[in-house]
Amino acid sequence: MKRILSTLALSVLMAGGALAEEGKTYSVNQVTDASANTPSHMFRFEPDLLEVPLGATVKFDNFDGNHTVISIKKMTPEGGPKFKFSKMSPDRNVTFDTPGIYGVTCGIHGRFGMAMIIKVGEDNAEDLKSARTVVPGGRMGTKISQILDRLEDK
Ligand SMILES: [Cu+2]
Repeated sequence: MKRILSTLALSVLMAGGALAEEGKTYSVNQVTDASANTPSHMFRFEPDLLEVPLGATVKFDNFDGNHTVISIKKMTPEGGPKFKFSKMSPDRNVTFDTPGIYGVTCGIHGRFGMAMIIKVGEDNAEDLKSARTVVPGGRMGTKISQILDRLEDK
């Protein structure tokens, strides 16, 4: 009986945890790292892959260096937020109410491969497939393809 009760208590706790996840805020920093040995490592988002639940808010900290944050238009799910910030923008938060795979870059260092992926919600196998078809060219695209590979391997 004790065991049943503790199992019950645990599942109540877990349900509570899942609810608390909604509306949570996640941070992404934009980094300039002079000690890096590749351009895409020198200018980067940290993390470069962020998986968040539906309804989460992502805050772009931009603590370090001169960066912008731009949603990649063709890698924005239909109905999803489009955004563009600089370090000077007072509000650098984005709430993701539409599931899917979002591509984000820096307007200054995108050509060096500064890009990241935000995965919103669960069960994105189809989204991952369609994201593959709209990967941009150049170093930005190389970086994004690498992140999509990691996501697929999960
Ligand atoms: Cu940048």
